[in-house]
Amino acid sequence: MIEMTSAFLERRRAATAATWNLDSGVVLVVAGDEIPVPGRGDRAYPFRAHSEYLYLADRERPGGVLAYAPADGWVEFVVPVTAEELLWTGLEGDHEGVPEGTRPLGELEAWVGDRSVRRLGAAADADVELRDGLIRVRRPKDDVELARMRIAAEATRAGFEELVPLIASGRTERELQVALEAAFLRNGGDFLAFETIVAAGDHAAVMHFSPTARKLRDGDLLLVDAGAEHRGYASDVTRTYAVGGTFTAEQALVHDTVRRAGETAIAACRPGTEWHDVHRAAALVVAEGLVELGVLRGSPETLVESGAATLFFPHGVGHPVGLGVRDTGAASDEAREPVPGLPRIRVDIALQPRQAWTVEPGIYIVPPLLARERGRDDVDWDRLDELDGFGGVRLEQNVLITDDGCELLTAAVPL
Ligand SMILES: [Mn+2]
Repeated sequence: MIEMTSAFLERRRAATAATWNLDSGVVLVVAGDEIPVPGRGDRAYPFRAHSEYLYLADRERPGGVLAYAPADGWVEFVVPVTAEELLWTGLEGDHEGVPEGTRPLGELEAWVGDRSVRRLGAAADADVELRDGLIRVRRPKDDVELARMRIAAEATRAGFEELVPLIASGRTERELQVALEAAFLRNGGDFLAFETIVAAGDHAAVMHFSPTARKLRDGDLLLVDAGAEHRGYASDVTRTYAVGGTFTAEQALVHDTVRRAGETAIAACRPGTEWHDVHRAAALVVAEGLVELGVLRGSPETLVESGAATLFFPHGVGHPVGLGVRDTGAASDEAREPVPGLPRIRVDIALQPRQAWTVEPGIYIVPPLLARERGRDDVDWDRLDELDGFGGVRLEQNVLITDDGCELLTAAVPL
């Protein structure tokens, strides 16, 4: 395990300052504050430091400010720990006051003095240029980040291993969720990377479905999209199972198509490849499978270009993952024209070594989405009616781009 050391933080901070290239002013990178739950007395939502602050300070405490000025370098201001806090929350290893090498938050105002201030982080007036620099610095994951992602992936593997034997008719989505999440936390996870999705039957066609008390039935598809987090770093895995253990012929065809779409997309992941081309590689396999299933008519190329494949694969093939389940977004100069036929792709950039991405093709029968397109002549509507209640299949891996291809970070969770 590669431990966090000051050398890692120094490198991150130096790389960030280099992209900013400022000769004056002060930049404040803020952790953010605890958010109270309205009407619930002293309850607050679990605190998560802003990703940019966590990356540069590696600290989860609310209220902190990391300040940068070209003449002074980086100075960290932290809310001092109080005796009251030690009584109620008993921060492990902590003592009253501030950690060595940091200054109490109360000194920030005087330190900033009369300099002109640019604020970055949770504040609304975030400076686009500063953030763009930080996005580029954060994209290639360093060894500490990768070590944390591997721990998150291992906890996630343990969770899915616990889950699989529990999949049976009569169990509820909720029971499976609880077992999965408990195993994440027993095996190195310290938080959930996002709200667990456990979706059986027609629920599997809802992209972000919250588990319910509904019971699984033999013959249902069961889609599980979940991930553990470790020290802010996420894993994001989706698998789709047959309740009862055996796919119907149609389910098997769709599952196999999605599996091959994922493998084809992963084979395309290497430095220099544009993300929309990874999407297209997956979409062509999806379109071919939809023709075989009998719901689309035409050549895969035409069906991808016309947007017909998007009716059944309505989301992008993946997103940056790492510090949080959605790592950096697009920089302001990375806005791309939408590619005809493809869904909106939020981060559409060329892959580079040490970037981490999810690869998550899917095929879903989504009645409300299809209802809007009723009458299109590249869709066999009678065949679709036979597939009412089918649900959907998604299979999601996380990849790390290497110098000449990619490494699968989530290979230990069986497809
Ligand atoms: Mn996911």
